[in-house]
Amino acid sequence: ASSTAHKQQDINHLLDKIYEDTKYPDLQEIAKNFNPLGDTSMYNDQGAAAEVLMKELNDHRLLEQHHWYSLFNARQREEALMLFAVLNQCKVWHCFRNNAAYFREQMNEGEFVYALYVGVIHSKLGDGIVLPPLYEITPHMFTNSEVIDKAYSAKMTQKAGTFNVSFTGTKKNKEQRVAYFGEDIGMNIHHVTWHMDFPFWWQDSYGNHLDRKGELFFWVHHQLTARFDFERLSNWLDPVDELHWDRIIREGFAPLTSYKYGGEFPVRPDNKHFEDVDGVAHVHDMEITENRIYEAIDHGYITATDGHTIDIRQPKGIELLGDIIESSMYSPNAQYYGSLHNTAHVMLGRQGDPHGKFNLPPGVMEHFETATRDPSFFRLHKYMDNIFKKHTDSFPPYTHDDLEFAGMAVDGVAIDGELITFFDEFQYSLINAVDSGESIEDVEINARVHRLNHKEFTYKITVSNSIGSDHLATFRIFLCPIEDNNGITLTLDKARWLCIELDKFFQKVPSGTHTIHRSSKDSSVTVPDMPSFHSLKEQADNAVNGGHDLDLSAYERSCGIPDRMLLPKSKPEGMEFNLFVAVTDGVKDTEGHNGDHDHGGTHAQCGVHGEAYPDNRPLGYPLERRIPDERVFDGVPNIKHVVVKIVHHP
Ligand SMILES: [Cu+2]
Repeated sequence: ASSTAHKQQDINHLLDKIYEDTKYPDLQEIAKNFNPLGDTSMYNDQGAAAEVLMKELNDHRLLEQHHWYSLFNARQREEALMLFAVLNQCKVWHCFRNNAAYFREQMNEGEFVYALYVGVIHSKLGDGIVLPPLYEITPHMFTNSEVIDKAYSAKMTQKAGTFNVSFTGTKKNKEQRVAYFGEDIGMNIHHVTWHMDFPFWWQDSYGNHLDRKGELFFWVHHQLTARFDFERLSNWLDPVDELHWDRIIREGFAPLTSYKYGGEFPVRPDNKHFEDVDGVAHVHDMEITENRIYEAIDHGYITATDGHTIDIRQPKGIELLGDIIESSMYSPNAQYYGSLHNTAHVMLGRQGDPHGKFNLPPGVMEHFETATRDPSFFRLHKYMDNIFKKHTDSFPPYTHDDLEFAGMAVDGVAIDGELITFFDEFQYSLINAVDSGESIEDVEINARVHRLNHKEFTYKITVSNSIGSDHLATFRIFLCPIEDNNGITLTLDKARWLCIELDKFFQKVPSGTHTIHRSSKDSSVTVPDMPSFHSLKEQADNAVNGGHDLDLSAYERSCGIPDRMLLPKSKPEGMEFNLFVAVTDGVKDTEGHNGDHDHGGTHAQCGVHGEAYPDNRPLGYPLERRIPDERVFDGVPNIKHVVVKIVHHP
């Protein structure tokens, strides 16, 4: 068996300078001499998946190298998934590594990187490996053209350099005020990784069921939308408006970003009328799909392919709704309900060249790592979020009895430390963006970005347990706006849909009154800063050379809001928000799950790898249903909210 250190080293080498042939002799040797069909006993499927891919390769049907790649392109996705299937069928690491090394030199680089990432994430063999941050593997997808050009020039002239990345747009564009959110490299990683953890193309025949994928699809995007609105509120902007197929797309977008191969990302001008996109969909088809989904919500059931109906006015309803809206392979009837989300991404991505007259490459909306740059991403997701809201609003509100956790009371909620946000400076390497030459040495080339950050703080939650014994409790912490951007006080029913989840954790509460301390660092919503590619290489090499093992488990998951972005930016003069804490019965909430109450530490929005989602309650509980009468919440001792102030230090 290979140690984690060896595996990590293999992955590092496979991803180094992805647009060039590998420079590592062992990988060169494999690429030349390995035969994927040589020993089929190394696969669970006796080489069936490898045979499929080898046939495509030998028939010269695979996409060439040095060409753009998009997951939303059906044929390109099919090819990437052929390689994923091969890697996923491997029983042993050398099978995984050898196939990766072989197909690295045969397949399109974008397809290869995608297949390798989802392979490491979903194969048991990938456990313990930390995937390098994508912004250092495919920097073009995260860095604007101006800085990439400077990187090329630095390489040509052999002058090391660190170049400032500015956010897209100018002050004449109000949307630019919140570009720091959609263009944050950590946020981009969160979004692309979530979609790798819960791919829409996933089928359970790959090995396991992805628990609550449809509901998580709703919740993760709902949270992105709510967080974006918090940033808008912090910057004197109206909440994001929803997209409508029959209205103009008010905000245009100029990405000022280029593919490594394939030219510039297309521009969409302001005030564009939605146009039919050749080969993708008619606007009218999108309206029909939307109507069918609204009809299902109003009926309270969806119709499966064989005509039988499935009730959605039940706890699993939101899950099914997520599956049909995305749509994922879990959709019970993709033929009828279409794929509103995925098709809308492509429709928006193509509005700059809807008839393919200019042969432009896919738009930023057609990649999960670039989509959030475009303000229309949030418009699209606000639109879909409102569809989900219509569904959750069809449920009866929670009653006092539903909400009460008898014997448990929250006596006080406070913050230890100040809630302060600021912008930090961060550098990442652009060395993988530029080409190598025989006689041209690499020089250090970095991008410098500004990222939203905050000071660490601790929640102090005082709880009285009068049950008579220790009891497991679930702590659900949200931050909710008090006023809208016009200064009008929001009702709890209005505010609840705008709340952002700050943390959710399970903890035993001893009998009596105790104060629970919880650090912002430990939030199950967030992930820490990822180690750089350079550091991953150094750590793996040192471990391999020194013969010791490597433990990078703290960084294994990169799905999660960046820890730095836990709090909204707020304003220099400070803004007040409601800190909302609901304590619920952890024994009931986690019934049927394992007793490890940490669950990997990133479960809130990203679940637990290979396991069921650890919380039995609906995502967003108890704020996901309408609250016509706030007194119901005020009368429950286990729910409390206090006013907190967040201050931005410019
Ligand atoms: Cu998404």
